[in-house]
Amino acid sequence: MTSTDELKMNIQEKAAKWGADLVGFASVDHFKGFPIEHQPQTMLETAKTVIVIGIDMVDPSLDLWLHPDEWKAKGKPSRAFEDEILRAIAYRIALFIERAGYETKVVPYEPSLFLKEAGYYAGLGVFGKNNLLLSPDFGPNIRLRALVTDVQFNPDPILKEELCKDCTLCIKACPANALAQGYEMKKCLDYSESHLKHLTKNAVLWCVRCIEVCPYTRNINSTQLD
Ligand code: B12
Ligand code: SF4
Ligand code: SF4
Repeated sequence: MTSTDELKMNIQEKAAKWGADLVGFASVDHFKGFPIEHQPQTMLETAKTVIVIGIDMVDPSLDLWLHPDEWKAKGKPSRAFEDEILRAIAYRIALFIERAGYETKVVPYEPSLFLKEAGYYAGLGVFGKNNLLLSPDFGPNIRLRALVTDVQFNPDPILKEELCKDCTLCIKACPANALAQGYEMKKCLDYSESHLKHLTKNAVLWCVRCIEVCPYTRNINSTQLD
């Protein structure tokens, strides 16, 4: 076993211990066709590998987004609980790699790498008819984060299996009819923004209907508040 294989194994073990349900390694070569601001080398010039982590959304409360009016007034971005968890895990992994003598950069949520594509190239899942990344273990009910490093890790294999097959549940369930002709972002966004579920004045849940109905979603994730 080479020293980078050993480091990879240690990262996989640590990431699981620190709360990641998924971790995958992708070569930066896959990202060449993306706009420059979404390429790993823009985040770290010497980047060789993209590491993608994911968590299973065991409860909808993890999906709460906070955006108080005073933040909006200051132009401060909103924050999601799920992303706070992922960010903390990503920084622990980054520190671990840096202590082994390498460079890393935790990629911001936005502007970022395109995380679904990054997850796909890191072998975490495949695209579903709901336009989301489906992990064989957790379905689309995952959230993702990435970090880049100059370590040349052996990449994980890209998954090739088809998961959706004849299923069309998400297409039928989408309240905005945003999945019938491929993914129509405007329809999804307009519906989602006008149907935010408020837990408090500042904390909201976005639509996740196309996740809730997916047979691969492991944990029941009903966001019905009544
Ligand atoms: C902006 C954004 C939104 C916007 C616009 C979405 C959009 N697609 O443009 C809005 C607000 C509408 C939105 C909605 C949602 N989002 Co959103 N969103 C993002 C964000 C910040 C950037 C996405 C982006 O711009 N991608 C680039 C565009 C071009 O992608 P795209 O339009 O989807 O088109 C690509 C795919 O179709 C893809 N593709 C399709 N088939 C295949 C097959 C192969 C082989 C490949 C390689 C690619 C591929 O190719 C296209 C071009 O790259 C990401 C986080 C991030 N940094 O990546 C989260 C993210 C994509 N969102 C996420 C989620 C969960 C949601 C919602 C469920 C809302 C919620 N509760 O969080 C809905 C789901 C909508 C849907 N069915 O897609 C998760 C997805 C997790 C997963 N399992 O895939 C992400 C990754 C955030 C996270 N925390 O993990 N989102
Ligand atoms: S998030 Fe809601 S509106 Fe958007 S595609 Fe999924 S089900 Fe449709
Ligand atoms: S609900 Fe069915 S069609 Fe939609 S993503 Fe899940 S498996 Fe695929």
